Amino acid sequence: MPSHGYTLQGISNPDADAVKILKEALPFVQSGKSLPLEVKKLKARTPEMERSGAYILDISKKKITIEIVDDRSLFYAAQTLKQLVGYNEAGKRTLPLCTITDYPDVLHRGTVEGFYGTPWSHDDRISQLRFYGQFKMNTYIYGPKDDPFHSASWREPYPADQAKQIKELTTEAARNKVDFVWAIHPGQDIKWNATDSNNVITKFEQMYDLGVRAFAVFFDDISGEGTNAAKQAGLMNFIQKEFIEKKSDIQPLIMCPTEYNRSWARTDYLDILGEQLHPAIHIMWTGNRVVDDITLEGLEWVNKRIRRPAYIWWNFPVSDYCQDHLLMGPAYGLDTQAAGTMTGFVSNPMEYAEASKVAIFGVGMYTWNIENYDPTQAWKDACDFIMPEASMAFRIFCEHNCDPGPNGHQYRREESANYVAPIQTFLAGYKKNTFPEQSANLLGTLFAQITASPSMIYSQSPNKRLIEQINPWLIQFEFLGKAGTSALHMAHAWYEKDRSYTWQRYLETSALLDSMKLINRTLNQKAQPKGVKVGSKVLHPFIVDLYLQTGRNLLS
Ligand code: LOG
Repeated sequence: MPSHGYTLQGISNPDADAVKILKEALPFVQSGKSLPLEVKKLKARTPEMERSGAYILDISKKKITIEIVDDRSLFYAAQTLKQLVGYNEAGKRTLPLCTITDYPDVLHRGTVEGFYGTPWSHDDRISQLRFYGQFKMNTYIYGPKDDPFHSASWREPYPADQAKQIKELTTEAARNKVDFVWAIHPGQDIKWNATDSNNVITKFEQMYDLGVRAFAVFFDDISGEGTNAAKQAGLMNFIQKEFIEKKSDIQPLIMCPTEYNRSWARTDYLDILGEQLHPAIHIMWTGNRVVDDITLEGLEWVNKRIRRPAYIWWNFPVSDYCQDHLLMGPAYGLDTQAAGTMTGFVSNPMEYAEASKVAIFGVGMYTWNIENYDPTQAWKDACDFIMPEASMAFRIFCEHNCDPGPNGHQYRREESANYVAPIQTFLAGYKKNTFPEQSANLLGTLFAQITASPSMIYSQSPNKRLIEQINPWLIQFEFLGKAGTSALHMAHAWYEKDRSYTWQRYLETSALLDSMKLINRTLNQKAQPKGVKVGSKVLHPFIVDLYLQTGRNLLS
């Protein structure tokens, strides 16, 4: 990189937020000896390169050129450039010489804050918006079920203090090139008459005045009159005509239907929407079930019914149906052949905003580059990004907090997958009075790491908000590690025919498992189901198995 720096050239009025990032990445000078960084309009050669956010970044010895579609393109090119800056041994900044042609596979990418439970805090939301900007996600749909002004009291305006916060969010979103989509959930008591149609528009006007330029109407989880497809389409088309088309600066409308997944689509509901809903309006869809993988086959099925590409509302890592668990695992189960079959893809996260970033990071990677998506790599990168100071400890925590446990949606996740085989080997050997050394060592190391990881996270991560959100599970995790260590010592003592040491360790394991029960009965008690589960798919059952088996041995 030149020591004298760059001068900005090309289009007048480049996006100020993007320029700020460029200036963080590179040295700039006003005049004198320098190299040009030229920003110019991209002359699209393919439809992909006409998408909002597409860019070509060319770094050569003499010049940097950035070709852009819009402000978002420059913002993203700047983010990429910032990631490319390295440092050599002399501590000088370096840049690789390269040409990057980059565009998103999915037009609308990000999250829908659409869960039941405590809505995210203002600070959480600000932090999310910055995170999306950094990883090229452009959509945040605001629709927390427990915000009365979104749902139960949808006709009411926000009180002044909350209105002010929403205004701040729209500003922060704009800075990060994120569309702040405000959603209304009127279906439970809406009357299909002119008054209520106008009530929706009045509310939207209020939100418009707070800076909102993108809107959604949710008809999920309602019953009665509100579920009528033709009436819903009528209202949506009315909003389209009387509000969206009358303003020139609003993003396409989004609707979440009542039959929003295939297992519930048993009537002609979707066909009516497909036929009657204005073609510019997006229709959300959670997949073959409420909570499920997203498959090309499923997308093709719904797209035919709704006569447009679906806008995916992915119910992961949302945990409002399994609140005793955290879903910290990889965002997998997303079809890598599905490019071109969706207009949007948003993740419905946990009420724990910071903790949800692990999965959201994966969604960002998937939606930008579907075919090359690698869920495990994205998960590792997410852990490194979210907790660089203790990334291994955080990864261990996440690896054993993936599965929601048995649940009404029958949605299960892999958890502790690398330890399933060693555990089987160990237990099979132990039951035959042997002690499979190799698997025992592997598991011993794991439980030691588990025991150590919470204190590493507490002492090394400055992300206090994240720690606060996951703290009950961190506490429980340390007990899990200790119980596992103790159980392995117990099993070893039994193998060595040391009865009294086996007893000692048996009682210790028992006490540690009791401590876990106590945590489960005392922390996170407002949840449904209550309690705090960690390693519940593989590790905890293993410890219990070993404990019970040894108990039988001792008593036989
Ligand atoms: C709700 C959503 C909730 C999610 C998971 C949609 C479209 N609506 O069953 O608010 O967070 O499932 O529990 C839903 O998914 N209803």
